Amino acid sequence: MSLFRKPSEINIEDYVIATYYLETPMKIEEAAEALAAEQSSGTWQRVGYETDELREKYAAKVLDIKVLDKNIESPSLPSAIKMEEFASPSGDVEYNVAILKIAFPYINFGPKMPNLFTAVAGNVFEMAAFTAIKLLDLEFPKTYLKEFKGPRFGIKGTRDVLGVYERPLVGAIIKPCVGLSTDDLAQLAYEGAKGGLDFIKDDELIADTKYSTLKERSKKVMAALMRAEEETGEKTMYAFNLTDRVDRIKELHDIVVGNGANCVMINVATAGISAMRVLAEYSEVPIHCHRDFAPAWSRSQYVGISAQLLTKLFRLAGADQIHIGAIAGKLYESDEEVLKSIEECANDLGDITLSLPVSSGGQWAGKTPVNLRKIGHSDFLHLSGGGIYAHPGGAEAGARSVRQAWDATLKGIKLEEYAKEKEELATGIRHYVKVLY
Ligand code: CAP
Repeated sequence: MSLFRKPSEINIEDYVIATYYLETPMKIEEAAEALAAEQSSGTWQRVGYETDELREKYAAKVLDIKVLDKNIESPSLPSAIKMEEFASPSGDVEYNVAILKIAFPYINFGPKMPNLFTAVAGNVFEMAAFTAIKLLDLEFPKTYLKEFKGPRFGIKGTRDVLGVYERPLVGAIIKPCVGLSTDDLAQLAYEGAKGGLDFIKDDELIADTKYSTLKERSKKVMAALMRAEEETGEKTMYAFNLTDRVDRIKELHDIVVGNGANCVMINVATAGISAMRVLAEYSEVPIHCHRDFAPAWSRSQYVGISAQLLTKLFRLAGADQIHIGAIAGKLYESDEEVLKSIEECANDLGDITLSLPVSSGGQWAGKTPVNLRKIGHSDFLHLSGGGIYAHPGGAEAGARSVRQAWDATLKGIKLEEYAKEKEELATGIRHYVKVLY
């Protein structure tokens, strides 16, 4: 029994549809069917109990193959097998490349992230005859989406905590990333808040450590932010990094929230997307989702999971604020790819709330015009580490320089012009040098 079906031949509500990029020396139809079988009811040999009835209900189905015209001379990924096994009678090995759509009956894995990953992104990456294999997208039926709560706060909930609606949110990552005493860290948070930051976060490299426990850090930081708020009248959100053993995350949440924390953070790829989902269904405050390590899955064009799909999955699992790379920043993605991830924060996903995209990595005041021009709206968090904490005037001046830059950018005034009246912005431009429009 073949596993090829037309979309009209299956009940779409029963399936999660995966899109793959596949390169293989196999015949592409055979490879597609092998992929569908291997990731559902089958294996390399048809076994006795794998009846047609069982396959009809539980096997993945190949819905579409779009062959791409590419001239590949050698396999894109290393593989132990000899490619000559696939040579034509003339001795040539031809690599076929295609975009596949495979429908997975979700009865096999349910609305559970780890099991979903195993089905659509498990052994598939190990198959020797797949010389490039990347999961590009997943489409979910409404019945499946209904099983997920998604972000509890999202864009609106984050803005509501701060009472800021008309402009991008301005944030900082405390630097140095590690090694600060809790007093020094709280002082740096205070200075940033005094300078007008809406948001400050732990670096992803610091969570609960002996020299900076979350208990002590959250107490001191929240007291410092309270002091700043009394002086400025503006609220600041602080994201405490709860990344830890899974069985400690809720406990850490309770500790920091007990000390007045108004945001928490998790390194979603290292802690696990399922850990974040559990936290999202528990957390009393918004969750800032840092994606370090996720680029090990997304960066290669030949293997892994696309960054855009990861963004979609982080949102589905309940991330209120999601790192999507950086516009004109220091990370590997092109601005076009970053924009696609930003779209994923707002694309239709049933009743799932919109997540707030975070543009972070090599940012400073001079990157505000290019962020606004490329993103085209204000619903994002603009986050700078070195772009604030390395400002020659200190953290307060660094924060002020970014707020000033946003004032100018939103009014359509050139930063160099605005800087004539604003000392912190002028110093920032002299220090970081290249304003990008
Ligand atoms: C930025 C950052 C963030 C990156 C990467 C860093 O610092 O704190 O981790 O934005 O985020 O340490 O590189 P700067 P992600 O502002 O000083 O560049 O891995 O989530 O994409």
